[in-house]
This record gives sequence, structure tokens and C-alpha cells, in this order.
Amino acid sequence: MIEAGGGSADDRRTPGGLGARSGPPARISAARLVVVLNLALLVGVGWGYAWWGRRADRLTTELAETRARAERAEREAAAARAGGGAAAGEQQWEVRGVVRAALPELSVLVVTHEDIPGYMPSMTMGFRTAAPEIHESVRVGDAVRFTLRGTPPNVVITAIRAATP
Ligand SMILES: [Cu+2]
Repeated sequence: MIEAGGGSADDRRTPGGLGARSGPPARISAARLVVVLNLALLVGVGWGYAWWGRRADRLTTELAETRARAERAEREAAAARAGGGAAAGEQQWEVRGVVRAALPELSVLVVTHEDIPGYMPSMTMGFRTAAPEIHESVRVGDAVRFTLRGTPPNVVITAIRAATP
């Protein structure tokens, strides 16, 4: 009975508070909008963070690879510097050939050379020269014998002289 009475009292109050009731739904939807916006923001920030994280990871990987490459190149350069006299794997050949062109400004001598045992067959190619004097002692067309030294493919002509016919 009391419950029924309370119920009817509520029913009676409801129509009266209709004007007041139109307020709360608006406030709820505003609150819901704030929640949705916050969620969207959160998702956006989360996605952005994930994207940034992936990008950062990739950059870190690339940086590590670049650093590894640089270190390897540095090690090789150090090994080459250390091996000025006799690096591991350094070889020397006495080669016969004919001078085809001289490019002293590039420290290159183009020669047609005979077989270089264990390195390469006969061909015409450019070799780097170890010193400028090497260019002074020969002319284009000269039949020569030259000393080739280095670790393939880093070889240079270290000496050259006219071939005795
Ligand atoms: Cu060759």
C-alpha cells in the first residue's frame, strides 16, 4: 500500500518535472560526448604513439645498421692502413705488358697485360700507380714489365721498367 502510494507519488511528480527532466538527458549526452571525445583522443594518441613507436623502432634499426656498416668500414680502413707493408693476403706479381694510356693526374696507367697467375687473364685495363715517378719512366706504346702489389682488387703498380726485348 505504501509502496503503491509512493509509486503514484512518483508518477505524479514525473509529469511535473518534465521540464527539469529535459535537462538531464542533455547533460548525459554532453557527458557521453565528452567520454566519446576522450576515447577518440585516447585512441588517436594511442595509435599515434604506436605509429611513432614503430617509426622510432625502424629508425633505431636503421641507425644500428648504419653504425655497424660504418664500424666495418672503419675496421677495414684500419686494416688497410696497418697493412701498408705486408697485409694479410697481400700478393705481388711481376707482369709483362704494353702501356696504352697514362693518366698521371689520376695516378692511373692503362696497360694491356699478360696473364696474372691466380688473379686474372690477359686484358687491357687501368691500374693505379703507387708513385708519380712511375709515370715519368714510361711512355704510351712502351713494352714494359711492372710490379703489381696488393690484396685484390686493391692492387697498385709499385714499379715499372721497359721490357728487354
Ligand atoms: Cu686485368
